[in-house]
Amino acid sequence: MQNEEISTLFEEIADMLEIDGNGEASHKFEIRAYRRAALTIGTMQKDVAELYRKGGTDALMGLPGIGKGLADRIAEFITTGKIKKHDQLKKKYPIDFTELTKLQGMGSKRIVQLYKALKVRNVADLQAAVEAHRITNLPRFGKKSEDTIRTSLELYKGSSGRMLLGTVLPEAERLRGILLSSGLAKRVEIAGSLRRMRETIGDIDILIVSHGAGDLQKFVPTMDGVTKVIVSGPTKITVQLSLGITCDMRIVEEESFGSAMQYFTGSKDHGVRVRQIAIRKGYKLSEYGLFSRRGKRVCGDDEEGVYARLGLQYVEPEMRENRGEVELAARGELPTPVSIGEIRGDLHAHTKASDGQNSVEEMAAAAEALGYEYLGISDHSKSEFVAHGMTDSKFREHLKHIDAASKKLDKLCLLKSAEIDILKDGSLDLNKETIRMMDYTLASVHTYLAMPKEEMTERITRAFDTGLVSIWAHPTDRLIGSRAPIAFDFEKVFEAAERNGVIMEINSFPNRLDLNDENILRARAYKLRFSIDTDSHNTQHLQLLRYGVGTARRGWLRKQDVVNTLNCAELLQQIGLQR
Ligand code: DGT
Ligand code: CA
Ligand code: CA
Ligand code: ZN
Repeated sequence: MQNEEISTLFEEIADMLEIDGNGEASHKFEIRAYRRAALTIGTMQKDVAELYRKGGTDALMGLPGIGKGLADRIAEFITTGKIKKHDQLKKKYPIDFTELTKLQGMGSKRIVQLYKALKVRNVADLQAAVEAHRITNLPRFGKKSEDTIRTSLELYKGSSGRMLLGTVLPEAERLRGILLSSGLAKRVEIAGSLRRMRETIGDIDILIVSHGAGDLQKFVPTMDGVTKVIVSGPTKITVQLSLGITCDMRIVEEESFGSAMQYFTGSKDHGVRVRQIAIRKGYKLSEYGLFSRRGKRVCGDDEEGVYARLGLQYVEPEMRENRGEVELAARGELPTPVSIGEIRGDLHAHTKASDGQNSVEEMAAAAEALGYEYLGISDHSKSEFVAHGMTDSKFREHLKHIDAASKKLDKLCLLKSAEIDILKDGSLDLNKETIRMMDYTLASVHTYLAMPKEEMTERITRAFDTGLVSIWAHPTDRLIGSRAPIAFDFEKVFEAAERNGVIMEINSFPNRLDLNDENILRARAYKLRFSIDTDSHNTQHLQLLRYGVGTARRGWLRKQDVVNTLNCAELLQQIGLQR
C-alpha cells in the first residue's frame, strides 16, 4: 500500500515549499493543500492505488481535499514511482524533512535555519551538532533550544524502528487479503503486537495454514508491497515491505493453528505466564499444541480451547500483557472489555466550520452510514487561530446550523458541542452563554504545553471546576514518537474530574491514542468514565475508531465505563451540562 509514501512526499513538498516561497500568499494556499492531502491519504484506511486503478483521477478527486492537481500528482506516483515536483525541490534542499519534522519543536523553518547555519541534513547531523554544543551559540536558538532538541532526540530514538498501529494495520490487512485470494492459503490471520493493538508496531506477524508451502515461497516475493526476501523456508518467510517494516509469515499446520496463534500473539510475558500454568497443570504448551506429560496432543487447533483446557477464561488479545490478566482469568474474574459493536456514536468531530475538511451535512451522512445514533460536532474555539477557531458569535450561528441540519436527518441525531481551549489561566475560551447552548462540551489544552507540573495541574483543575466541561479531550497531549505528554499531577486532576463528572477521552487518532493504555489503567482507580472518540477532521476519519477501542480494551474498560455505548437520551441525561 503506497498511502504512507504518498503522504510523506506531500508533507515534504509542503515543507520545502514553505522555505521556497518565503510566505507568499499563493504559496500558503498550495502548502495548505499539500498538507491536507497528506493527512487525507496518510490516514485513509483504503488503498489509494487501488482506488486509482478502479476509478482513475476522478475517483481520487472524490477524496476530501483532493483537487485535479493533487489527483494528478498521486496518479504520477502510482504510475512512475515518483513525483517530479518533489525531485526538483529535493535537489535544492537535500534535507531529510520526514525524519527531522518528527522531532518535537522542529518545524520546517527551524530545520532550514539549522541547514543554512550548520549544514544539518538529518537526525544524525543534528545529534552531532547537539553533542558539539553548536546550537547554543546560534542566533535565535540558544541553550534552551539546544536542551529541547536534545530531549526530542531522546524521545525520537526511543520510538525509532517502530511504526504507528494505524499505519501498519491496514497494510497487514491488505497483505492478508492477497494471501487469502491467492488460493494458496486456507487460513491467514494477523498475530503479534498488531493483534494486541499496541500503539506502535515493530514488525507484522502473519500466520498461514497453507495448501503447500513451496507455492507460498514462490508467491510471497511477487506480492505487491514486498521489496525484499530476508528469510525463505518451508515454515517461515520474512520479507521487507515498501512501507518500511518487515513481515514475518509463519506457515503452520491446521491442528496447531490455535496454539500457534496463542504463541505468536504474545505478548512474550503473557505467553510465559500461560505456559507456567500449563506446567502446573501437568501439560506442556508450545506453538505446536497443548500436550500431556506423555506427549499426547490434548488440543491446539483453536485458541479458545487452549485457554479452556488450562482452566482459564479466554483472554482477549488486547489484554495479553501480563498485567494480572492471567491470575484473574484463573479465578474467572476477568472483565469483559468493550467491543466496537457496542459504540453508538462519536462525540468528537470537526467540520469546515473550523479545521475539518467536510461540512456538517457530509459528516452526518458518513456517521449515519456507519449506523450511528448520534454524532457530536465539536469545532475549535477562537484561540486556535491555526485551526480557524470560532468566536462566540460565530459559534452561535454554527450551533443553529447544526440544529437545522439535524432536523433534516431521519435516524442520526447531531449533538451540539465544541472543543474549547483551556486557556493559560484555566478559564475556557468561550463564554457561558454560548456554552449553555450546547448539548455537552469537550475541553483541551493546546497552548503552553511546557508549563511546569504544578501550574498545569492548577490550570486543568480550574477548568474542570467551572462545571462546564463534559469531556477532557486528548488529555495528555502527547503525540507518539514526537511530543512528550504534558506534566500534571494525576491524582489531583483525576479527583477534580471525579468531583465534576468530567469524562476522560480516549482519542482514536493513530498518533494520539490519548489516554493510552497505561493511563487508562491508572484512571480506573477513580470513579471516572470514558468516551472513545475519533477527533475526525474528515468523513474517513470516523473509521479510526477501532484504534481507540483497541486502546480502551488494552486498558480493560468495560461497556459500562464508556459513555458512548449509551443511547442518545441516556447519554444526554448523563453527560449533558449541569445547568
Ligand atoms: P513488536 O513486533 O515488537 O511490535 O512486538 P511483538 O509482540 O509482535 O513481537 P515479535 O514480533 O518479536 O514476536 C511475536 C510474538 O511471538 C510475541 O509477541 C511472542 C512470541 N515470541 C517471540 N519471541 C519469543 C520468545 O523468545 N519467547 C516467547 N515466549 N515468545 C516469543
Ligand atoms: Ca511483531
Ligand atoms: Ca515478528
Ligand atoms: Zn484538540
